[in-house]
Amino acid sequence: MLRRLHGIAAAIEHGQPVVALETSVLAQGLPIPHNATAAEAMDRAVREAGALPALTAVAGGVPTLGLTSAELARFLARDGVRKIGARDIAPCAVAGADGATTVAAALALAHAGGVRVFATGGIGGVHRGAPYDESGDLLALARTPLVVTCAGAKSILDLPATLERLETLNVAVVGWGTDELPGFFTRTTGLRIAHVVDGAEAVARMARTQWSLGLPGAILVVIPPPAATALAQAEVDAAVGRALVEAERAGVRGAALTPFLLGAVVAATGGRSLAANLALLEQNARVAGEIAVALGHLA
Ligand code: PSU
Ligand code: MN
Repeated sequence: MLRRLHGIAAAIEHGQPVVALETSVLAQGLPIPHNATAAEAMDRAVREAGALPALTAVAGGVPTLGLTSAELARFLARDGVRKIGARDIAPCAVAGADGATTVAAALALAHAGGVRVFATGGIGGVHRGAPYDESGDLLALARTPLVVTCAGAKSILDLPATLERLETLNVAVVGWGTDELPGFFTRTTGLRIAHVVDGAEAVARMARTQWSLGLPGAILVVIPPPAATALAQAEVDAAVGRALVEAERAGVRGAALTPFLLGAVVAATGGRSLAANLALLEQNARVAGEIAVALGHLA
């Protein structure tokens, strides 16, 4: 039921390093044409690290690891492309539709296909002022034993609550050279995390330990966004505050909320949050590639 494009299936079978990527960031998270820039940058970063990228999606009803260039063009043009969580994969497949994967859906497809490392921008989490709206990403992280690289949870969220939920769900949160949770657009949040790693090999050894014990959860590697484009916390907080008021007024809820808030923050920061978003996606893809390569060396 899961299609794996030829090169990707071969690489997985031969134990070569592969990094899974989500597609919601391309079809919903980033505006055209920046979504195409991000797709190219992530692809290149994974390859330069020595691994093979695998975009996850449901393409014309087919759950897949890897997209053809015609399919990718459809996702970048985003006409009629749905945002899909893990629960939406099967309905989207049966409908014969195009579905762009959130972190939760991407983890499900990557795991089903035998991929062990996944890169994203920021995970979903607990929404501010709406604690009943918690991303399916969190439960997926609790249940799927992949290494995930990200810049923390998106700044639009309630970060202390998200960190508490990750603890409840037994997800290992590991700082890439930092003992503080990054805030996606910001390098710091003031929220302490317990474990720090100094490089890909340390992450690979943690993953091997986790897997040898059959522990079910992800290892969430949180990486501060590149300093050159990161934003200040006060600016992001002000922008998010205004965006939340706008969302409330416009009655935006559920799956539409994350893309709406990200778009509002782009507008409020004069596009500088976009530069930060692109830079961190590329960095997270590169680190995921390094981790996938390090896992290969341990095997
Ligand atoms: N990071 C971004 N842009 C995005 C997302 C993350 O820079 O669009 C997406 C991811 O796919 C994540 C999803 O899984 O937002 C979370 O959405 P929700 O809160 O509805 O679960
Ligand atoms: Mn939600």
